[in-house]
Amino acid sequence: MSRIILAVDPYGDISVDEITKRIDIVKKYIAGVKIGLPLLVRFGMPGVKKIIDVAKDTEHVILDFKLADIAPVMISTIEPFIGTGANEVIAHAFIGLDGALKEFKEYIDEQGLKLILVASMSHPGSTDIMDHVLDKIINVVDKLEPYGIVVPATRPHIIQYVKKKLLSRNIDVKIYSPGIGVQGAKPGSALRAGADYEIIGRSILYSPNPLEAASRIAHIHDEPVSLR
Ligand code: BMP
Repeated sequence: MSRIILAVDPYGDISVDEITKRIDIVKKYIAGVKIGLPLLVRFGMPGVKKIIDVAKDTEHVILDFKLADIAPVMISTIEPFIGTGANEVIAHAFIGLDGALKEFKEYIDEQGLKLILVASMSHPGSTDIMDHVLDKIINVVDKLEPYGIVVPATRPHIIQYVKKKLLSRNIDVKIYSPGIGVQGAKPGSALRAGADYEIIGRSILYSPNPLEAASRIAHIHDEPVSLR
């Protein structure tokens, strides 16, 4: 079972057809795709639908528009994607429950989608604010019971800390970890720290040989996964 979530973000002048082609090439090595806001901005709904179509037979088709707004606006953002084949949606946890995540989660549940909350981020600036309120963010996760959370591969001690807290409070969520490759963390390191999936974008999608990159990382993953 693959532990790779392919982050699909366009860089430079790449076309949506080229991205689609690359996803198709690496598909047998990935558990799903994560579609970022730049893709929607550049290629619109037709572009997002092309990516969803090529990824539809993977388990996780994630819309990552980094939602952090009042509930009606988040719902209005996701509404056009209902029925497209996308099945998971990412929102920020720090925005809190009443008027935002509480109502949004009700909507997500009604639509049969799964919610993933960003708990901590992979860039250094995440330590300025987000990591100081991690316990409060875990309280939000505890109350809301999302399907998954995002925790950075670049700070494995944060994965370990969150994992320990989740276990002690009997909270069952999947951990998705970005920051592998270009951002500095080594493939397999987040899984070893307790993550369920590694979110990987550029070092697969923009590798000179995406198939080789995906198969190499999948092979590295075999070890930490079998050790768990
Ligand atoms: P890459 O492997 O190319 O660095 O891509 C990482 C992906 O993970 C991007 O889509 C980015 O939006 C996402 N991500 C991140 O890098 N850090 C976070 O804290 C949260 C993210 O979703």
